[in-house]
Amino acid sequence: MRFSKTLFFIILLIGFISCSKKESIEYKPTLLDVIPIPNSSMKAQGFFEVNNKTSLVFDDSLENSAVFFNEYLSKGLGYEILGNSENNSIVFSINPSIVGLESYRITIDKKRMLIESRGDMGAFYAVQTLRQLLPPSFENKTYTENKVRFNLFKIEDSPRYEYRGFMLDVARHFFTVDEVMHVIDMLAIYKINKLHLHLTDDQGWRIEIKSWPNLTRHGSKSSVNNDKGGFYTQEEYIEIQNYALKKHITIIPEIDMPGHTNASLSSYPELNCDNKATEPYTGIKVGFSSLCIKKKITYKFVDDVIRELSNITLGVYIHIGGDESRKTQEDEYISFINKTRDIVKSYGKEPIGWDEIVDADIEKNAIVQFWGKVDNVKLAAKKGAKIIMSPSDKIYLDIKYNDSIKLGLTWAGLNDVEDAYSWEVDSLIEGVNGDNIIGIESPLWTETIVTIDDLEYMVFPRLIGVAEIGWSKKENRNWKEYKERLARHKTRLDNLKINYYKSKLVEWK
Ligand code: TNX
Repeated sequence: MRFSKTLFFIILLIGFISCSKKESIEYKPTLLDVIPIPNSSMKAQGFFEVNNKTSLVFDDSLENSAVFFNEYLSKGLGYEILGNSENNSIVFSINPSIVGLESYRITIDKKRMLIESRGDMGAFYAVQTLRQLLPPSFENKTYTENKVRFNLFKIEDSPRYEYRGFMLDVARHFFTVDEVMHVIDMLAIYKINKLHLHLTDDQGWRIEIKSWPNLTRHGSKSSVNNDKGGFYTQEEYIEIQNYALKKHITIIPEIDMPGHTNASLSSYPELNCDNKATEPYTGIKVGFSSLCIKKKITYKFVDDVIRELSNITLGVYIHIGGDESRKTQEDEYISFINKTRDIVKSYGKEPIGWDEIVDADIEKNAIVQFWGKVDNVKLAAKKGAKIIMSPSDKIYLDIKYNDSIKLGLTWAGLNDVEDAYSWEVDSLIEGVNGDNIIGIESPLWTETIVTIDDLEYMVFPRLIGVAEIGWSKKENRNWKEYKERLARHKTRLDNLKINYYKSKLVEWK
């Protein structure tokens, strides 16, 4: 009896020590804790300590990232660092010799942490790396010490692709401004730099267009299953973009045309060939709607929408959709895409379209987003187009992980965490490689996704792997090591209160 009581306390004590390990000053994450894995690193003996004497020094143009880091440190330490020690400093410095706007170098020695970049972008990514080198208890303010230590490292890092995207379908189900900002916060941790918002579809229109007010007055009310609708005012849309900009994320708006347009067709009878407005649509079928291509008013509509959208869009890209236009005649489709492309260009923006747009007269440097048809993307590569890779059978985040989960669809198979990670961007499709590919994007279509909890569950952890595919060198990536590194992320995800899928393929630590 006595013995078992002692044993019980010993077990309790061991349990307590191992639980609190991640909060103690002795716990210093290593580079194995950083996703996407950095290009190269060197480690030395010893540590650098951040405490109330530490000074923070930065070039003016790096203030955004320096302040972000200080605010993050204060979540764990309980104070922002304001010290003036010369022998203990964190320095953000511009170094024009660093190649690439997104690249950074971190050199941590015993007296100084030096963060070098060409500008705020690189510095911001350095901060995301440093964030993962701090105990996960910083994420939920449960760190209990008033100082913290970093292992001594030198890290040099730069992204493989300039386009590292996530797409959110806010048309099938609407997500509020605050929810989108929450998504932006999560994307930033993993160095994702594009958020493509699928703003319109059969089930709803989500962006205010002042010259066609019925699009939101009527067309924003619906969604799949008659769940709540909604839209962003132009002011709100600008607010979202400014929020994203601070985290170096560009918002890419999509107006899907000429198919996927029931929300506009039900808002304006004149956009239909028979002049009759359609009924709002709340199902999940695709390919049944089309703008009336031969009408002049259709191009007035497209021009007004693209003009207003261009005026409030900070980035250069506007996505024009072009997918699954099964109700549009082939020749009409081609002329529509050609004209719409010219309209986008006339407002100083660059069009992106889903892979079906290769049938139109796309010129060199057009941007084609591959999602399904291999022949389309091969043709796009032949025509010299730039390509964004979104293979549905790998990285569609609305595709179920396995048969037994409730959310998601199965038309593209099943995508567990390994499927989403273990593939190579430039050897997936013969002839589609090298400079043609500008990057990768993982879409979340929301036919079955209603809440932010649903969203997180489908996105995490798959998007973390996609982020690594987009950022890290291919020779640094392999599934066996990755799944162990992902497992080490468990506490961070838990502390961030992200609702993620605990795949059986990963031994969560
Ligand atoms: C195909 S991918 C679509 C979407 C659907 C999705 C469901 C693409 C360009 N179009 O309209 O929401 O499948 O997975």
